[in-house]
Amino acid sequence: ESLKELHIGGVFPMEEGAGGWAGGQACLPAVEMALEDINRQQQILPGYVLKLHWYNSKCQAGLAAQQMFKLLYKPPTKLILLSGCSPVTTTIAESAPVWNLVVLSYGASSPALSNRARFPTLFRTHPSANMQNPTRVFLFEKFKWKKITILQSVEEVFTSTAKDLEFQCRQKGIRVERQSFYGDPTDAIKTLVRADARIIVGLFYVTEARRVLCQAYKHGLYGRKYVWFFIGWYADTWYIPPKDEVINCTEAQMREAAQYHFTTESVMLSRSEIKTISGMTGRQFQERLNSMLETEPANTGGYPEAPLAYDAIWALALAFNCTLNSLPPGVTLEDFTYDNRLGIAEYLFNCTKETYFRGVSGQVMFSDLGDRLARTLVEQLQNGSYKALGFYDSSIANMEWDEKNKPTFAGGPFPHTIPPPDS
Ligand code: ABU
Repeated sequence: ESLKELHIGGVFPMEEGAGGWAGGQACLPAVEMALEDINRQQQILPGYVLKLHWYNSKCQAGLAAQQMFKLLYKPPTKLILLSGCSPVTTTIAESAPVWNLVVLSYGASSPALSNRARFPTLFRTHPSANMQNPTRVFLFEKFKWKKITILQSVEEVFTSTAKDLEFQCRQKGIRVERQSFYGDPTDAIKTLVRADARIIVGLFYVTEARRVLCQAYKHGLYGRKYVWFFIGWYADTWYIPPKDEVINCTEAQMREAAQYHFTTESVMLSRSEIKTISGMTGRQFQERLNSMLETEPANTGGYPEAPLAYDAIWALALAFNCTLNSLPPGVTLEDFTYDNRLGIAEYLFNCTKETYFRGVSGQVMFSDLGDRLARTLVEQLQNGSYKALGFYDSSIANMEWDEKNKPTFAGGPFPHTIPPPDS
């Protein structure tokens, strides 16, 4: 008997383009691995095969809009849209309800996406960037800092994260200065020097992060008196300038400026030894992914987020399966049309909402806003490699410190554990 096809539309950012996130480099292989695994097993969606149709969005919202139209108007009918990168997901998730489509995002961190009025059919396996703010505030309090500065690029993903961080700091009596830039951070860095900023949280994509670090070096905004917090999902070697990027700092200067910065990021890979729905543990998933990649994991965009992409496919397969089992007699998933004349979209939405399984990224479930909840990992760059300092669980306001690695600051014999003052 021939298998019936269920079609998925997807966009993957395969390059950084104008300065975004090239997460498709690892997330697309992870999605392909999940499709292979699901299509091979017989318990979920027996008699069906999942097929992916995708484009390279380059993390550009306009290009992704054009690709979405191609996905929608070129047969076959797609049942769900997969998207990554915040600006792209914003555009797709705002438009998809017009075609009665659910959107599942494996790689969008923008807190602005947690809005059911604006994005009625969006779910994401990627946690919101706001998840890191309680962790940052916890660290500011621990190190007795009462004044911090946020340096951000002007994209909505970073503006909404900065707004929430400012709000959370104010509640704890921590003063916040904000400085933003578009593309070139030179003037913003000069302003930080004039304002005597010492504790600086950076919110921007990785190309901009390298420009910021280089300017921080040029203006002496690093070392003993300063502490930088960067986003944790950049590749581990992000601060080393790629050969094809014009940047006015040497590798040695970048390494020097990057020393002892902190990063925070949601935990995206399960460390449990218990097998997940696919039969693999998080570690086994990672080993399999490594064997599929043609580039070094540290230099592959989206490597940390790949478990979220793998789990997104399991989430949609389970939602399809649940929909097939819930639909009234005589109606089936392949009957879905963009005008939703058979009311299938509501079944698919409700089934996605009920997602609950053990994935390679941890327990997968969605809040009412379609968000993923996760713990935060705090790391610090110490002498050229990232050291895990601990995990913060914002639901119980608890930090689980690592026993070996300690927060360290410049300006004394290693390890120097006294934080610098905030002004
Ligand atoms: N962790 C990758 C998030 C990318 C984005 O929000 O655009």
